[in-house]
Amino acid sequence: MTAWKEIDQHVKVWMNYARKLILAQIKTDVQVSTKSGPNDLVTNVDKEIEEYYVKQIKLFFPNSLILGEEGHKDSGMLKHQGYFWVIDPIDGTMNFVKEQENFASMIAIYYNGKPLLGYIYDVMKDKLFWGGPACQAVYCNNEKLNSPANLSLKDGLFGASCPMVLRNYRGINEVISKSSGARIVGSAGIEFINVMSGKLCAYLSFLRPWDYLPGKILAETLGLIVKTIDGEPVNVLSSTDVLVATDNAQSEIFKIINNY
Ligand code: 2AM
Ligand code: CA
Ligand code: CA
Ligand code: CA
Repeated sequence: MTAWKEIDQHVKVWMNYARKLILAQIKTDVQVSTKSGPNDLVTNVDKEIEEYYVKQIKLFFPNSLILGEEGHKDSGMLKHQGYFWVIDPIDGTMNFVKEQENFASMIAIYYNGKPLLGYIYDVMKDKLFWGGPACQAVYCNNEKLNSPANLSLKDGLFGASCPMVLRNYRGINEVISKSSGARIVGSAGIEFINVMSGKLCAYLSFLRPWDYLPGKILAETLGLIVKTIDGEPVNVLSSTDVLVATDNAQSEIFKIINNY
C-alpha cells in the first residue's frame, strides 16, 4: 500500500490547483446549467474540476475506482481491493453561483473498503479540513483539531436543510425549537466543518455519497456521531437522510423524531 503521506501530498496539490481554477473563473467565467430542476445546478467549473481530479487520480494511482458527482462512475466500487475515491468537485454549487462563498471542494478515499482520508476545502476561506483513520486525527490546514465539546441540543445551533424545514420533515421543527436556533448554509461540506468546529451541535439533510463521505470520515475521527435519521449506520453508497451530531445532541434528536 502506498504510504498515506504520499497520497495526502498529491491530494493537497490537486486541491490547490482546483482552488486556482475556481478563483480564476468565479467572477467572470461561470456557465450555469440545471440538472433535475431549477435549484439543482452544475457549472463548467464543477465539470472541469471533476475531470481534473479523475485525470490526476488515474495518472498517479492507476488501480483506483472513482465515483464523482458530475458523472464519473467506475463499476465495482466498494468490493474493490484497492483505492476507491469519491469526489464532489464543488459542494454548494448554488452558493458558488449566488454568494461566491460557502462552498467546498471535497474528496473521500477508501482502501479495501475501509475509510482512509477525507478532505473538505473551504475554498474562499482557504481552510482545508483533512485527516481520517490514516493519521488518526483531523487538521485545519496545519493545525490539529480537538474533538468538539459534547453540546446538548438546547446549548447548540442546529444545521438544517431547507427542504426538510419547509415540509416539517419527521418533526424537524420541534428539534429546531428545542435547540439554540437553526442555521441553513446550503453546503453539506461547510455544515460538517461547522459541527466539527463546535459551531453547530448537529446537521441533518438528505445527502448523496459525495455529499457526506468526506465529512463522515472526518467527523467520525473526531468522535462525532454520523447516522441515518432512523439511527442506523450510514451505508457508504446510499443516498439517505444523514445526521452528524455530538453524542448528547443525537440522543435528544432521535427521541424527538421517534416520538413524532
Ligand atoms: P451540491 O451543491 O454539490 O449539489 C444544499 O443544497 C446541499 O445539498 C449541498 O451540499 C448540495 O450539494 C446538496 N444537494 C444534494 N442533492 C441536491 C439537489 N438535488 N439539489 C441541490 N442540492 C443538493
Ligand atoms: Ca449538485
Ligand atoms: Ca454536494
Ligand atoms: Ca457538487
